[in-house]
Amino acid sequence: MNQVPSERIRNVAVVGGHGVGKTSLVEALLYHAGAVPRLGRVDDGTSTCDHDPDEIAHHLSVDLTLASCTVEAGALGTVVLNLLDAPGEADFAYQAACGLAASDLALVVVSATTGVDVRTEDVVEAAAALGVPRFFVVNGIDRDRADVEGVLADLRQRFGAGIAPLELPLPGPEGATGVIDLLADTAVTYRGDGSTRGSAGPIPPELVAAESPVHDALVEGIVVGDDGLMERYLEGDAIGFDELEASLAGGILTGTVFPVVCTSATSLIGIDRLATFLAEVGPSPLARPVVLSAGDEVVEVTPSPDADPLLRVVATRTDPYVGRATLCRVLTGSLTGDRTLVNRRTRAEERIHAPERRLGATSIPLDRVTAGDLVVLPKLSGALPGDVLAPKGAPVDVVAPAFPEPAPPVLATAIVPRSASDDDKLMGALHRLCEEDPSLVVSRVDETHQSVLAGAGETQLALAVDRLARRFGVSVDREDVRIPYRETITAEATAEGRHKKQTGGHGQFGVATLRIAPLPRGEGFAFVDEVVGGAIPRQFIPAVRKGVEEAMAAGGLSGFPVVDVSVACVDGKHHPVDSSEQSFAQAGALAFRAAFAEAQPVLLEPISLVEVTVPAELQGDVLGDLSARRGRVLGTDVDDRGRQVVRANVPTAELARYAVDLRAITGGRGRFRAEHARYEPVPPAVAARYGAAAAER
Ligand SMILES: Nc1nc2c(ncn2[C@@H]2O[C@H](COP(=O)(O)OP(=O)(O)O)[C@@H](O)[C@H]2O)c(=O)[nH]1
Ligand SMILES: [Mg+2]
Repeated sequence: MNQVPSERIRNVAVVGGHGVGKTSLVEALLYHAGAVPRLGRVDDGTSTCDHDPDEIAHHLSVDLTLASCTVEAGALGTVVLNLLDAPGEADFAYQAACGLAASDLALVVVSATTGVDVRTEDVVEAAAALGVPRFFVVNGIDRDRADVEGVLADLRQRFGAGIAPLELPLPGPEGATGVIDLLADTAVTYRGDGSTRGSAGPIPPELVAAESPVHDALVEGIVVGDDGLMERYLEGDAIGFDELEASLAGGILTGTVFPVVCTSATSLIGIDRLATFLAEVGPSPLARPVVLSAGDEVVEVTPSPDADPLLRVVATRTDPYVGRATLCRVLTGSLTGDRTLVNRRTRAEERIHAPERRLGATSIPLDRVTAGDLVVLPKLSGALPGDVLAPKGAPVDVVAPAFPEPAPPVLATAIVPRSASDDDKLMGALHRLCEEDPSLVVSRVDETHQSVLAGAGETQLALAVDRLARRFGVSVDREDVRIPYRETITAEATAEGRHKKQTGGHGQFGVATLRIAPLPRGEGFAFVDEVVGGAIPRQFIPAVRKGVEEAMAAGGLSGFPVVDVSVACVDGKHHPVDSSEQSFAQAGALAFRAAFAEAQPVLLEPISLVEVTVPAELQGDVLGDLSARRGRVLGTDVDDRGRQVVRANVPTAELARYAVDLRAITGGRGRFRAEHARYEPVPPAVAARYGAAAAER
C-alpha cells in the first residue's frame, strides 16, 4: 500500500453500542474504497473485521481490529483511512477506549432504529475524556422503523447544541433511498445495485419547505465558531461550501461541533459521502500535538517524519501460529528498515522490523512508516497497551495523547484445569489473554486455593474461557469464587490438651492447658507463656505454640482458618523421658481445639466497601437492592455529573454477581467499585444458611 504524508492519514475509531452496524459500516467503507472486492456481511461471517473464530461464532466484535484503505479525495489526493473497528459491548469498553486513544476521530455509530443508548453515552464520554473529536453516524436509515429525527433530537438533548446534522434521510417507498445534503442543498440517491456512488439532484419539491430551515440552522451552527464568517453571514453573505467545510473541520477539531451523517451500511447509502467527509474534515495526526516530558521539561511537538521515532502500543494479539502482533501508533518520527527501540516501561530492547498495515486478518507490508500512522509490528516481546517505544537513551515520557487505564474488575470466576497438562499450560495462557486485554486480571488465591479470573462482565469472562480452549488448547471448568470465610471466638475459655501414647519403648507424653480469649478484629494471633514452676519445660513452649498455630490454620468448626485469638499457655505436665516437641505440639493443638469449642465460636465473613454510581432516578432501586444484600449504606453523594454516589458496606458473599445484577437493575447505567474492608461475624440466621455451603468444602 502506498505511504502518504502524515497530513493525509486519518485514524478513525469506529465506536458505539453493540449491533448498531459498526463492523458493517467499516466493511462498506472498505468496499467503497476498493480494498475488498465484495461486500462482506457480519451475519455470514464474511466481514473483514469480525475475522476471529469467536467473533464469527458469536456475531460479536471482541477485539480492536485495524482495517486500512485508501480513498481519493479531490484536491487532497490519496488519503489513508485507518479504521479501528471497536467492540460495542460494555464488557469490552477498555478495548474501545484503547482504540479511541490511538485515533484522531471518534466515529460514533448510532442506530437509526434504537437511537442513543448507554453505550453511546459511554463512548462519547470516553472520547471526550481522551480529547478525541467526535463525529456521529446514524446508521440503518434503510430500515422502515428508522426515526432519524427522533435520534437527532436525542443527540442534541444528550450532547448539546454542537450536534450538526449534515444530512437527512431521503424517504423512499419503504426505508430511505438516499440522503439530503444540507450543506449543498441537494438530494443524493443510491441505486441499490451494489454501487456505493450516489447521484446528486434537486431536493424533491415536497421536502424543500422542511429542508430549508434545517439548512439555515446548520449553517448558523457552523459559522458560530468563526467570528469572521459569522459577521459575513449576519450581513447576508452566502457562505461558500468550501468555507463552511473548513470552518466545520475547525469545529470538529476543537470539540465544539459534532457533525451527524446518515448511512445504511448494508444498502450502501451515504458511504461514499462518509468516506469523503472523513478525508476532508477529519483531523489529521498533525492537528493533534504530542506532548512529551523529559525530566522537568515538557514540550509540545507536532508529529514529524524527521524526528526520532516514538511509538505508542495500542493493542497486542497472540496468534498460536503467527506469534505476537502489536498494534502501534507512530506518535512521531518514521521507521525505515530495522530499528531497535526500548520499551520505556520494561526497559527491554525491541527489534522493530517488517511493519505492516492490516485489513482485518490480512497483512499488507509497509516499507516505510511515518508519523501519525497506525501499524502492526510482529514479534515484539512484552509490550502492553499504553507502553511507549523510544530510541535507547531517550529520556522521554508521553503526556499526550493520553492513554486510558483499565477499570478495576467487577466480576470474577474461578478456573479449574481439567487435566494435569491443562494445569501446566493454564497460567501462561491466562497471562497472554490478560496482556491482550488488560481489563482482565488473573490471580492465584492461596486462602481458597483457586485461580481466579476477573474482568468487566460475564461475556468477557465466558469468551476468555472459550479462548483458553480454542487458542491455547487449555480445557478448564468454571467454578464460583469461594468466599474466604474465617472463624473466631467471642468468649474466653480454658481447656487442657493431653497427649499420651505408650507404644513399646519410648512413650509420648505432654499436657498443656490453654486459656484463649478474643482479640480485636484484624489482630490475628498472640501467644503468651504464663507457665510457672517449670510445669512445661521452657524448650517445649515453642512446640505448644506451633501446635496452636497449626490447629488455627487447619480451621475451626466449619473448617475455616481461625483468627483474632490470644492464647495463653497457663499450665501443663511433662515426663522426664517421654516428653518431646512432638508431644507438646499435639497437646497444644488438642487444648486449642477443646478451648475453641467452648469459647462461643462464630463465623466471620469478609465485608466490602462498595461505591455505586447511578443516575439520581435509579438511586431508590439501587438502595433497595443493597439492603436485600444485607448492605449498610454509609452515605450518599453527588458527583460532578449529577449522579448519585452511594457508599455502603456489603458482605462480599452477596456481591458475587453484583456486576451482572447492577447492570440489569440500571439498564447498564450503574457503575460500582468494591474493595475489601474488614471481617465481621456472620449473623446467626445467615450462618445457618452458609453452614451447608461450608460443609461442602
Ligand atoms: N438494515 C440494515 N441492517 C444493518 C445495517 N448495518 C448493520 N446492519 C445489520 O445489523 C447487525 C449488526 O451489525 P454489526 O455491523 O455487527 O454491528 P456492530 O455490533 O455495531 O459491529 C447485522 O445483522 C448487520 O447486517 C444497516 O445499515 N441497515
Ligand atoms: Mg462489530
